[in-house]
Formats: sequence, structure tokens, C-alpha cells
Amino acid sequence: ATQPGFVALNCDTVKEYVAARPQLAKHVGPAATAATWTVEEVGDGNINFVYILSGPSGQLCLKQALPFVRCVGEGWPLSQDRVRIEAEALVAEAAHCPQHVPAVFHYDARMCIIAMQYLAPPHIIVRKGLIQGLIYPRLADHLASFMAETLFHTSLLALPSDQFKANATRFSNVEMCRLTEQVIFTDPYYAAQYNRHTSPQLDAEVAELHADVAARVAATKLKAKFIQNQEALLHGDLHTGSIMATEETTYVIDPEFAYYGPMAFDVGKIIANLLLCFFALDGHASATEPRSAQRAWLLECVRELWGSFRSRFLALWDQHGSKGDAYHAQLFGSGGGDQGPAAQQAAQAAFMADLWRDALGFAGAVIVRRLVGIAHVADMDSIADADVRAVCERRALRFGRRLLTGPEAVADVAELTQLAEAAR
Ligand code: ADP
Ligand code: SR1
Ligand code: MG
Ligand code: MG
Ligand code: MG
Repeated sequence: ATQPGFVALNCDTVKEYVAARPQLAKHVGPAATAATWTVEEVGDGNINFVYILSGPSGQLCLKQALPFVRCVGEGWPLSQDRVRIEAEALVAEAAHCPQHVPAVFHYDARMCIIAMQYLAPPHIIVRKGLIQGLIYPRLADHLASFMAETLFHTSLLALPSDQFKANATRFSNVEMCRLTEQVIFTDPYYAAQYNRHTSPQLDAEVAELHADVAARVAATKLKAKFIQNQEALLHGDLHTGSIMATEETTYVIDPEFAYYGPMAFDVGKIIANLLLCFFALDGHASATEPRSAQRAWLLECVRELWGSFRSRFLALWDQHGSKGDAYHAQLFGSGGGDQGPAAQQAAQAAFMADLWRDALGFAGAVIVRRLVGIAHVADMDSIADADVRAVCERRALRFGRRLLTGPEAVADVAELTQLAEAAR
């Protein structure tokens, strides 16, 4: 049901909305100058509408959630509570790494609006920068920090169980999770209504996927983990289209899918999206621009991302783990008697082994869904020649299926990137 009192804005009414609120108008200009402001609707995501207002004092970004999925239309209704989730998640993330999230200025529950810091050029969506051929020297380090800080501090490793459970309830985000359950873990494995793929080139490949019992079972086991494993406040949609960056700065936007879920889902989703770009590069390379340096950097980025995430997360655990209810201070670490340090090491090794295996499985599922499901990636879609695109997509699809069905065969991140190199 539509939020009572909700009105969908357009480029004219968004100006009136901002001009009537001095705490918002101050970012753009005095209300008396509103006639001179410019407004652009820049929403290029699948779900919402995003307006950028510019005036004599600067810029403001305003995001509004309509009661349906933008890329489908009214035929796919979607809870507008996603805006509350996004606003609260941005604030929760900013408590641990304010340098990597846009500041929230205003949240309007009735109008389903968030007004936030405008990320000015040269910030662009990382997926678009990668397609253009850019590399981001700080991206892996910044994302590792974002994930380690947000995932650790919202987990039972850092929180007492009463606070942990209250947070999990506040961020239950049932409807957005159900969308993910459907479009990532179910629909790609049969001929679902909104699926698409490069046809006829990939018809046989998709038929084989739909007949693949092991893939079906693996995706369904991951769906159960996605639903059942409440470990930390996830971003929930951590792909390269949810990151705006320059060479020096990185902002993670769009946490409307945030909920308490398995940490491996965030880790796997971002790795999957970097690998999708890796497999797409052959479709963008030319004799004058072979993309070799970018291709090597993408794999280095995956290695640095996992390595740095792992070491930062474990450092946070050593430093703050005694605050949480998961690993009791009298059993683990320096307070745990003679066996405390060994118990801590054993717990950390087991935790990271599980996280790595599940991240690979989720990465496989995400790669598959972006090639045969409803929502594809521009990395592949922007390859104009369908035959060339299909070659890239086929390699990625085979690689995704392999990760999905056999994550335990990939020992570490060096092996993952070697396998990706060999699969191209
Ligand atoms: P959706 O939920 O529909 O995916 P996003 O939050 O990803 O919407 O925003 C869609 C687009 O709007 C982004 O790809 C980006 O180009 C632009 N955008 C979003 N937030 C900002 C911001 N804070 N500053 C500048 N541009 C933004
Ligand atoms: C209807 S599926 C749309 C997709 O776009 C979002 O960014 C999420 O990834 C979602 O799965
Ligand atoms: Mg988005
Ligand atoms: Mg979104
Ligand atoms: Mg995805």
C-alpha cells in the first residue's frame, strides 16, 4: 500500500519541496532564488528516483521511493519503508566510517524522501568509471575498511545480544529481502517472467543452467543462509553501481536493502561485480586500448579487498571482541586463561574459513543472476556486438556456476584470481 499522504515528485515540485524547507534550501540557495535553480532527475538505478538540485549556494541530492520497482513499473509493488531503512542504515554506517557514506540531511517518512550530501564530480558511479577504463587505486582499501567497520561493529562480536536483537528487528527489511531471495536465488534457475539473456547466443548455456541440479541445490542452500544467518547489518546491495568514487575518495550509497544477514553476502556481491567487469573487459578492449593494465588491476583489487578486509576485521576483533556476547572475554583472548589466545586464534580461523567459502558461493550466485536474471550489469550490456558480448558472458556464467557449486575448491583469493585469469 502507498504511504498515506504520499505524493510523487517531479522536477518542478521537487523545487517547491526544497524551497519550503529552510534546512534543505540552504544547500541550494535562498528560497527567493528558487526560480533560478536547476533540477535533474539522474536515477539510473533499478528502483528509485533521484533528483539533483543546483542553485547559487550549491547542490543537494534528493531520493524518493515510489510504491513500486522503477525498472518494472506498477506491476511490481514494493514497500516504501525502504527509505527509512536506507536513511537509518546511512546513519548507522556513518557511526563507523563517516568518510565513506554521504551525510543524511533529512528523512521524510510520509513523502518517502531522503535528502543527502551531493557527491560532486569528479565522483562518478564506479561501474561507469570502470567501463570507461578507469582504475581506482584506493578502492580496495576503502571498501575493505567500509565492510570491516560496518560488519564488525554491528555484529555480536561487538554488541551485547539484547542490542544485537533490537537492531536486527529494526532492520528486518522483509520485503526487500524477499525481492533478493526471488531475483538472486530462485528466478535465475528457471524460465521466470522477467529473466533475459543474450539470445540466441546463450540459449544452450541457459538451458544447461536450468537443468543443473547442483546449481539449484547450491543456490537454494545459499538462500537459506541469506534468510537465516543474522550476523551483522549488511549494506545488502554492495555492487559497483552502489559506489561513487574518485582516485582518492570512495562513498558507498544506496543501502535500501540493508538488513541483518550473513557478512559473506556483502563480501561476495562486491567480488562478483569486480569479476563481472573483469570478464567484460574483452568486450571493451581495442587495439589502441587493450585494457591490460585495468584487467590486471581488477584482479589485484579483488586480492587487496579480501586481504585487507580480513586483516582489518581480525584487528577489530582482537581490539574490541571482548565487548560483544559472541566470544566471551573469559573464554577467548587474553582474559581467557592459558587457552584463551589459542581459542581466539582457532575461532578466528574457523570464522574466516566459513566466511570465505560462503562469499565465494554468494559471488557465484550474483554473477549468474546478472547474466540470466532480471537485472543485468552495464559492464556487459554496454558491449554493443551481441556475439562479442555473449563470449564474455559465457565465460563469466561458467565461472559463476563453478563458484556457486564448488566454493570449497577455491582455497584462497590468489587461487580465485588465478582461476578467473584462466577462465577468460
Ligand atoms: P537506486 O536505489 O534506484 O539504485 P541510487 O541510490 O543507486 O538509486 O541512485 C541512483 C543514481 O543517482 C546513482 O547511480 C547516482 O548516479 C545518483 N546519486 C545517488 N546518490 C547520489 C549522491 N549522493 N550524489 C550524487 N549522485 C547521486
Ligand atoms: C528487480 S531487481 C533490481 C536489482 O537492482 C538492485 O540494485 C538490486 O541489486 C536488485 O536485485
Ligand atoms: Mg542503486
Ligand atoms: Mg537501490
Ligand atoms: Mg548483484
